[in-house]
Amino acid sequence: MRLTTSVLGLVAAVGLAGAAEAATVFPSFTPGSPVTATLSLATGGSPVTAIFLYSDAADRSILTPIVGSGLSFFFINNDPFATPIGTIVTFPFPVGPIAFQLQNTTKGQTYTTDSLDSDGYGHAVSITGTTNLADVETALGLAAGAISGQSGMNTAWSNFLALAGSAPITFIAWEDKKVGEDVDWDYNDLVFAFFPVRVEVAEPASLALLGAGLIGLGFAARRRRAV
Ligand SMILES: [Ca+2]
Ligand SMILES: [Ca+2]
Repeated sequence: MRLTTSVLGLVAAVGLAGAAEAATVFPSFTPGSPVTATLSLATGGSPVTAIFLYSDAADRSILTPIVGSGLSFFFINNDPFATPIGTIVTFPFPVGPIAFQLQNTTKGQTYTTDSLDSDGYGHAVSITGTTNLADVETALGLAAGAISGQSGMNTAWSNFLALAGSAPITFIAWEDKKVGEDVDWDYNDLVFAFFPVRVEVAEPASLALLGAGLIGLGFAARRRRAV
């Protein structure tokens, strides 16, 4: 009987461990420190579907896909016509390399996912390998529920996951100020997710996530002012 109980306990423990998803943050990132790498994104097909998840920023910024010309924006924050959190958009995208840009219209700066920006740093990080918003909160050093607990997010995220099916999801998180503009390198000024996509990542995942999460928790606890 005791053996049976132990075996069942082991099976349960293995099952729980197997259910946990491993998120990968690229580049490896600590709130308060800039990154010096860029993101390489490619669509596995068309169209791209994206969801607006979070914004902790004082400036107005506009997220736009970079492809051809004449595309309308995906999401805008801090504006009378700001996009509601949880908004889902779908847009045609050619198969192949893609990029996004964040235009901070308050500061007059534009950042892109596929190049280092005018201050020499990367202004976007990606999180892959998970569909759990709690993993994203941890990776960005946000309090539990900061993203998932927003009004309407449960329904919006469920709808987005249903649309994604088995397609891999990529989260992109931005820092919207550059060196010399009170930048805090918190990479949470605008956060969105999209599919389908392939991301080229070249570093161990779990250690980077753990480090970012632990350091981020301490950072978040010390920090009160949103920038
Ligand atoms: Ca910031
Ligand atoms: Ca922020």
